[in-house]
Formats: sequence, structure tokens, C-alpha cells
Amino acid sequence: MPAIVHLSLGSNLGQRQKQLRTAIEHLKQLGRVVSLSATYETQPVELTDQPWFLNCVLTLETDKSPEQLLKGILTIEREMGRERTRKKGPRIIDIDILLFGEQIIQSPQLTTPHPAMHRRRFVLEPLAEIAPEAQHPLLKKSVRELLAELQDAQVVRRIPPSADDEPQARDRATAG
Ligand code: PH2
Ligand code: MG
Ligand code: MG
Repeated sequence: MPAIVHLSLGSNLGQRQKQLRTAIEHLKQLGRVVSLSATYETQPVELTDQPWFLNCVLTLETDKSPEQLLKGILTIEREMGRERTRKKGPRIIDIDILLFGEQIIQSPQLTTPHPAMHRRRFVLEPLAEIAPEAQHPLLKKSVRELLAELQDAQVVRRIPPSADDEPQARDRATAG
């Protein structure tokens, strides 16, 4: 039985939208992408002194184990040129496992549900768009409920599907 997994993607360096798209293409090697949220431009949180992010979330149906999936994700991040310099600092791509079905995993390599997901508007807004009824197996609440309860004031803007942060693409979209 394949698992239903929710992943969060983020980028705040370089061609952010293009990097999200490249990561999504690579993730297709690890399973079937069954839904994809819009892209959101989001204020940096936790480490606030860094550029704004583009974030999105997707649902992957996969036969991989959590360990295999994590390994595949780390390979994609590495192959895309991610350098791990500063914890929570700027990155060209970050791919996090939010939920692996309703499994609760606490190993040195991987914690699911993602320990911060319920506090992050940049995760809950896009996740509520594609999986409002997904359950947080520790908090025993749906994504919809977690978002409704969220207090923080992080700025998170859904960007229109046609918008793009690549100058050429933007010029094309507005020309004539
Ligand atoms: N990721 C972090 C820390 N802060 N802020 C936003 N807006 N988006 C992120 O993806 C993000 C963050 C650590 O992974
Ligand atoms: Mg992260
Ligand atoms: Mg990460």
C-alpha cells in the first residue's frame, strides 16, 4: 500500500520559482505527485534576517519507506546545489517531510509530523489549500483546525499562478 505524504518546499535564494519547479520534477522520481498547492511568498520566520521565501506544499503518493524518501530528498537537495552553511539560513531549496501518512516517527534522522509544522503559517496555508482534512496524528487535529487556531502574524501571500519571479518570464507575461 502506497503512503500519502505531504511535503513542504521552500526557496529564498536565486531563481526561487524555477528551483521549486525543478525540485517538483525531481520528486516525481520518488512517487506520484497527486496535488500541488499554489506558490506563496512568505516572510522569513525563526531566522528573520534573510530574504523572503517562496513556499509551496505537495502531496506525494509513494511506495518508499520514510528512510528511503528522506534519502531521496537529501539527494535532490544536494544535486540542486544546496549548501548547508547556517541552520535555518538562506537556501536555494529545502524539502521537508511534514506528514508521512499518520505515522509518528522520532528517529535521529527524521521526525514526523514535522515538529514545527503546526506553528508555521507558510506551511499551514498551502497545506489547507490541498489537504484541509489531513490529520496531525499527535495533536489529533486537522490541518484546517490547526490553521484556524494559529495566532501568529507571519505575512503569507498566495501568488497568482501566472506570476513568476524570473524576470524573463515576467516580461513575457506582461508583453503585448
Ligand atoms: N524555513 C525555515 C525557517 N524559516 N521561513 C519561511 N517563510 N519559509 C521557510 O521555508 C522557512 C522559514 C527553516 O527551514
Ligand atoms: Mg525546513
Ligand atoms: Mg529541511
